[in-house]
Amino acid sequence: FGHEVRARTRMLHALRRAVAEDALFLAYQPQINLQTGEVFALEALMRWRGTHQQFVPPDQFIPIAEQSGMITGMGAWALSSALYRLRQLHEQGYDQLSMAVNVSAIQFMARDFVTDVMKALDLSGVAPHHLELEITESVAMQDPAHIQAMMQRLKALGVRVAIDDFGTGFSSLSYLDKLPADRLKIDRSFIRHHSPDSDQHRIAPMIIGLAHSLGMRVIAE
Ligand code: G
Ligand code: MN
Repeated sequence: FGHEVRARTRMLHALRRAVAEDALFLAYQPQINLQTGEVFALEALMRWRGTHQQFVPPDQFIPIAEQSGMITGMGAWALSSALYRLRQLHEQGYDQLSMAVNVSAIQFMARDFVTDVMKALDLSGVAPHHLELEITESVAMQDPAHIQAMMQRLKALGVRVAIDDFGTGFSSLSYLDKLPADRLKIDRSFIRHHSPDSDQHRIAPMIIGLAHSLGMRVIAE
C-alpha cells in the first residue's frame, strides 16, 4: 500500500512537470460514417509523452489528474486546443468536420462549465454544432437533476452530447430516456476481440436498437 501511495505521488509530480513543460498533446481519432466511409468527426485524446519518450496511458494519468484537481486546467486546455485545431481544419476546407472532446465528471459538475464551453467556442470561432462533448455513462447516471440541467444548457447552445463507454455502467433506462443526449458510444469491450458467436458480440446490436429507439445516434469505439 505504501508503495502504491509513493508511486501515485511520483506520478502526480511528473504530471505537474509535464503540464508545465507542455509534454501533453492531443491525438485525433477519426469517427467514420460506415454508410459513406466519410470521416465526420475527430475525437481529441490526451496523450502524455514521458521523460524517457515512453507514453503514459490516459487511464493511468487521468484518474490522478482528477484526484488532484489538475483535470480542470487540463480539460480546459484540451477543449480550447481541439477547437483551435478544428478551426484550422475548417479553414483548410474540411469545413464539415466536428470535434469530440472528453469531459471529466469534475469538469461537468463545475458550476461555470457551460460558460467555459461558450467562451472556448467564441475564442475559436467554431460553431457550437461542430462540438460534441463526451461524458462517460457512469457520470451521466449520477446526480440526475444536475446532469439533465447541464445537458439542456449545452443543447440550448447547440452543443451535442455523447454518452461514452456505454454498456459498462449501470444505466437506468427510464432516466436514459429523459437525458437529452445525441449519441451513445458503444464501449470498445463490446466491439474488440470477440468472435461473432460470443455473448459480448450480441451486446452491440442491443445497444444500437436501444439508442435508435431513444432517438439517439450510435457509434462504436
Ligand atoms: O485513447 P484511449 O482510448 O486510450 O483513451 C482512453 C480514455 O482516456 C478515453 O476514453 C477517455 O475516457 C480518457 N481521455 C482521453 N483524453 C481525455 C481528455 O481530454 N479528458 C478526459 N477527461 N478524459 C480523456
Ligand atoms: Mn471518448
